[in-house]
Formats: sequence, structure tokens, C-alpha cells
Amino acid sequence: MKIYINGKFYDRNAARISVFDHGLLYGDGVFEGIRAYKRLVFKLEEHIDRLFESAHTIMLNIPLTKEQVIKAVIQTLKMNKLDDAYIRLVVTRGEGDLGLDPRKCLGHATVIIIADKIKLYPEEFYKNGLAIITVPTVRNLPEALNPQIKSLNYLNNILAKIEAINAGCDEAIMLDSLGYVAECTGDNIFIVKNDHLFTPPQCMGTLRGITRDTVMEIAGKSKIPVHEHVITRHEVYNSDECFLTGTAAEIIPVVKVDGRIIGRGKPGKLTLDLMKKFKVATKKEGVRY
Ligand code: PXG
Repeated sequence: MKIYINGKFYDRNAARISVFDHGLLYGDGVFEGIRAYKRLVFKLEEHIDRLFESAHTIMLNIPLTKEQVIKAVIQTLKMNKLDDAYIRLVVTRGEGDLGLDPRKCLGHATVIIIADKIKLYPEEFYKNGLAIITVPTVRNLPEALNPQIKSLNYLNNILAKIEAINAGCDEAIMLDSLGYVAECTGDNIFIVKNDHLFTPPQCMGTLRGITRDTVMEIAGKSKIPVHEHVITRHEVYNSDECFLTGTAAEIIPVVKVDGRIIGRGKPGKLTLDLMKKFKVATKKEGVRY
């Protein structure tokens, strides 16, 4: 495996960064998770745009243009001879001193690209659906640390993930500070009611997921009405169908939430149809390498 760090490729064991890197010391940095399917990088421009937006908000200067980042991603995929891959793109503030002050970082962000094989949820979950719970850890407040920033500080999500794991679940619904549904620890959430799709709006502490956008686009083309709307737990419990979306998970059906059976307790018709259409999109769309 060859890993890209600041323009050079290193073997896995030689790919190292400084212990003074503020990405490590403070979670001061941003990242993206991207997928490639059969030598097509899915929604690459969208991921790069989001990376640059995250960086812009935290005033982190990425020392490459968008085109150069795209080139580096492609180069990393080719170097590793991967047809299908999960790409982790990380930009940290770089090496500084033992203080928060980002001005002390050497003025050069650390850019890392790792391309590896993807490990999906077990196939049975796509067939039979996931059981998830809501957890006590509330999603970061948009007015404190906006979830739109895909920062290296994922402790909010990790705390929720730990609560899910302790309860024997693989994913968890995180609520906002008022108790409305925000999103899951690494996925967005959708519900279906009377053939309409609903998902929380960004202002609820919901990341504008690229898979979420893709699902909304597919639904639009299929004439399925989509609403970005406040969602309560009651509405989730009484939905006809529920599913999660994310780059790693793609579209995964949910059949139980907090012990309540969703719909008929099996992946719903609309969910299965969207899963099929999403698969088709990943096979024909993307940047070829
Ligand atoms: N919400 C959150 C909080 C995320 O981190 C998504 C939604 C889905 O967004 P995309 O753009 O991927 O459709 C994410 C992204 C993992 C993992 O290991 C997942 C993400 C990030 C980091 C790791 O499952 N998901």
C-alpha cells in the first residue's frame, strides 16, 4: 500500500507525520471519505468542494488547487492498483507547537490520501435491515461546531457510536439539543411516509451528505416527493420505511428503532428501489482513472 503525504508516496509503515501536527494534538483539520467503483470515483468534485468549504470555514489553507487534489487522488488510486476503493482524504493544520494557536503551524498543511479496500456493513443488514437506537449524546450544535465542517474532531459522533455499541447496535440516531432527529453517527437518515421522503434539514445539525444529495436527486427523477423537514422520534417510529445514507454504507434499510418495528419490519419497497437505482448510478457516474 502506498500512501500520499504532501506530494510523496510512502509505504504503509513509513507513512508518518509529526507528533506536533495539530491534526493529532487538537483535531485541527478536515477530511473526506470517498468511494471508487470499478475505476470510477463517485461524486469526486462534490467531495472536493465540501473539503474546501470545511477548510475555508476553519481558515485552513489547502496548499493545492482543487484540480491538484483531484489529480493526487487519482494518482493514489492508480499507484495502489485499486478498482474499488475507499479513499480517505485528510488535511491537517500541520506541525506547530504545544499550543492552540494555528499561526504557530509551519504555514504548511499536511495533506494525506489513503486508498484502501472498503469494508461494508455485513450483507445481511442490506437484506434484512438494521436495528438502531437513539442515544443520549446530542449532535454538535450548529452554532458551536457546525456539523457541516467535516473536521478531524469526531468525538461527538464517536461518543454516540460507543453508546450504540454498548446497546448492541451498529448505528445510532443523534438528536439535536431540542430532541429532534439530526442524523446518525456516520450516516444521514431518511423516513418514508405515504410514499413521500423526509430527511432533516441542515439547520438541525445534519451534515449535507453527498449520498443524501444523490438520493434526493434520484428520488426527484423518480417523481418521489422529498421534504427536508423537522422529524421527531414519533415520526420515525411510525414511518412506513426508514433508511440511512453514507459514502461507506451507501443506502442501508432500518427496520427497528428504539425497539419499535418500522413498517412491516423488513426493508421497504421504496428503499429497495432507491438502493437499486443508487447502485446503477455508481456504475455509470464518476471520474474515470
Ligand atoms: N453524517 C455524518 C456525521 C458523516 O460523518 C455522513 C453523514 C454521510 O455523508 P456522505 O457525504 O458520506 O454521504 C457522514 C459521512 C465511517 C465514516 O467510518 C463515515 C463518515 C465519515 C467518516 C467515517 O463509517 N460519514
